[in-house]
Amino acid sequence: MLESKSKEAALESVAGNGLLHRRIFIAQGTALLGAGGLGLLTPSLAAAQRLPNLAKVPGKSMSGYGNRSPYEAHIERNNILSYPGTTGSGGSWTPLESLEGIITPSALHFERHHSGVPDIKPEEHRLLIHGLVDRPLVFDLDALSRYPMVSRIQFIECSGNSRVGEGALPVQKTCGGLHGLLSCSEWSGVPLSILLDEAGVDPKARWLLAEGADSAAMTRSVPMAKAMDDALIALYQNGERLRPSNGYPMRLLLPGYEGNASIKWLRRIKVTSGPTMTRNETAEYTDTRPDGSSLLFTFEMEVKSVITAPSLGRSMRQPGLYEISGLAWSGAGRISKVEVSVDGGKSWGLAALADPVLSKSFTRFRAAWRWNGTPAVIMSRAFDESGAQQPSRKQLLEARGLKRNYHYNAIQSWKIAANGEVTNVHA
Ligand SMILES: Nc1nc2c(c(=O)[nH]1)N[C@H]1C(S)=C(S)[C@@H](COP(=O)(O)O)O[C@H]1N2
Ligand SMILES: [Mo]
Repeated sequence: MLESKSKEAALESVAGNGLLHRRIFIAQGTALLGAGGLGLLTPSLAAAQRLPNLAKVPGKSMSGYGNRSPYEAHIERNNILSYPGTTGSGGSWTPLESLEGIITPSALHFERHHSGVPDIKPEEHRLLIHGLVDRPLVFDLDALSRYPMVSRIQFIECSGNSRVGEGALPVQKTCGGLHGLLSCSEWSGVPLSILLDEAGVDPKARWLLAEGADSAAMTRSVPMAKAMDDALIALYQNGERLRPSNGYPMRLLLPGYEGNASIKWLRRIKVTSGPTMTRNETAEYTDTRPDGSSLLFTFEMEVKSVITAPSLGRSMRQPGLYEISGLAWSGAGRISKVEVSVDGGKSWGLAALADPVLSKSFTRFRAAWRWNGTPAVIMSRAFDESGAQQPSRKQLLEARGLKRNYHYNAIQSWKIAANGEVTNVHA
């Protein structure tokens, strides 16, 4: 009696076209579905009970530095492109559709370089803090490593991410191909506030300038309030030293800010009274409004979500129960809720948020869907603790005009055809 009641509750629809209540992911909801519940076919029992041949011979030996399974070697960063005439001025995109949880493996973290990856010898690298300070300071890696460190799980998103969504025609790429200038890592390092306190910041100082050691000499202005709040000199990424392509041996990490401001290969911080107005924050990385004027300093990445499964390249099979899974994030703080629609935005149901739900980090969401095998359009929309809501594409384009080139955070839709194939659509 009780059992059948809870089974019924677990399978309760919360929105049109078969979207189920998120409690299926709480308690043992999926167990209530029984065998084959999520559309899986049960493989032969007899075959599974036989001892595999490989279990009768010794396996391979240990290794100094691990490799993934050769059967996973096809999972790679994509869209790898260098501007004509350059070697490393371009980007590579994280294959979001192939990953689970909230951590991006370091080897798959997206890359965006304006002049390639410098080959920095750690013992030669220095970080200079100067400008409006009582005591200019110079740190080598060894000195920095003796400061108290903190670890935080934060996303980095390039402000140009997803901008193909502005185009009149939907681009047919995977989730990572559309949105993969986006990754999330555990970053460990020294809070910038500690170093600034040691240098003694002049009360007149309101900003600082951060400069990279690459030949692009990437420079950005950062408000002092941000520097003193949660800015990090990151030394470690997912437990090991930063990857060269992500800033080895040290980068600035500004949680929630557009990726461009998190200066890699950080070599200099100059404390200033105002913003420096560098090339990368005037000629580039500003948003143009419909009237032709430009916004200065759109630092915070706004609330956004994407569905990673099902998605282009991850087709559906026969009708049945499926998990819709995706990522939500916001530069303003924590994700407060994610809603999913499987009827093209006519009705919405709450998705389950997987622990942990952290500030300025990826949040994994899940929803259960009973697909009846007819064409459907699925989409997700995220909300954050500041009260902000992810806009529809129409709302975003209307509000910002087509001249706007950065910070595209509109809802994206996947169309499921009757044969289960997935395409990108403007819904
Ligand atoms: N020194 C330096 N820092 C840089 C860049 C660069 O080219 N040089 N690119 C910026 C841009 S545009 C982005 S989106 C992020 C990307 O960080 P990632 O390559 O670690 O993903 O680094 C930023 N920091
Ligand atoms: Mo970027």
